[in-house]
Amino acid sequence: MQRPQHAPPATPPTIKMTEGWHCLHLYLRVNQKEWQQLADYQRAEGLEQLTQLLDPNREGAPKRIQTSVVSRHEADLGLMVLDPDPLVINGIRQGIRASRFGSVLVPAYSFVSITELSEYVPSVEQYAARLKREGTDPSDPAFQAKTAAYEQRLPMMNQQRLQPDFPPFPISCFYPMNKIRHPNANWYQLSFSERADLMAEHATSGIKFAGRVSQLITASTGFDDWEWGVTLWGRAPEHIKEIVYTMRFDRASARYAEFGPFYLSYIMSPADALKELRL
Ligand code: 76R
Repeated sequence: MQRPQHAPPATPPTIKMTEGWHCLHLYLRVNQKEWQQLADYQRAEGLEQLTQLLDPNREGAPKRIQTSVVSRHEADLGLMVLDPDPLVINGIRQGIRASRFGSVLVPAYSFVSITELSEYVPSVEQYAARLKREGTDPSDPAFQAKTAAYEQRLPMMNQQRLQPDFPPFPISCFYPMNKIRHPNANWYQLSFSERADLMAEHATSGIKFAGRVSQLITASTGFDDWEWGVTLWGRAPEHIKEIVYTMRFDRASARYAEFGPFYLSYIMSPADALKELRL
């Protein structure tokens, strides 16, 4: 018998992501009083436990884990963790809490999201249609070359969005954002084609930062208080300031975006980060 149209797909219930990954940004503060109360052997044990827990190469480590040292005073240590299984990610949070440093490293901020393919990333056909709209003739060799290059790039771009690798850049900037729903500027009342145009303009302005800034947009509607998490990695600090400033002028940001707190941090190995924290 055929299943009725409204029946949910026949996949087994699961908390794991199938294509994309769960993502946690976790920021922790050092409680100096608690640390002072630890004996030397306890401090050594805590260090050992944390270095091991945060090691991206240990057995059972999350698919991705990045350690950084945070600039603003609210936090000292920054962690970005991704895995298909949310309990593997939770293992990091609980592992810290249950370690010798459980009351030393206190959570100061966290952000929960998932990786996804954006609805605004054009398919090869949509990309070709846009080139045509913008005046490139389909018989022009440039049209064929651009379309072929996009077709080749797209699978890699999708892979990077769903199962991202960390770029080899030393600075990370994280902030949450919403698209606003004000009576005079309501993103959610625009048509899809209006939103797609605004996002295309946004992407064009972002691409100018290729090689200097790398970005990952994770989705958090239903998962956290904001709708997206923006993670930027910079080759040098000024590029972070420049991209965020520049994009404020994109209509998609100028008119429709609002932002939460910014966490700028410097990427280090777990051992170096703990050393920087004087633990
Ligand atoms: O992913 C892609 O490369 C395709 C084009 C693209 C999409 C769909 C893109 C490109 N973004 C997309 C989606 Mn983005 N992005 C932000 C911010 O600070 C601000 O003003 C806004 C925060 C930055 C800095 C940034 C950078 N982008 C999105 C979405 C999801 C919208 C949705 O799905 O409804 C958000 C919230 C968002 C926000 N974006 C780029 C960049 C950069 C640098 C690029 C070019 C990437 C590249 O191709 O190299």
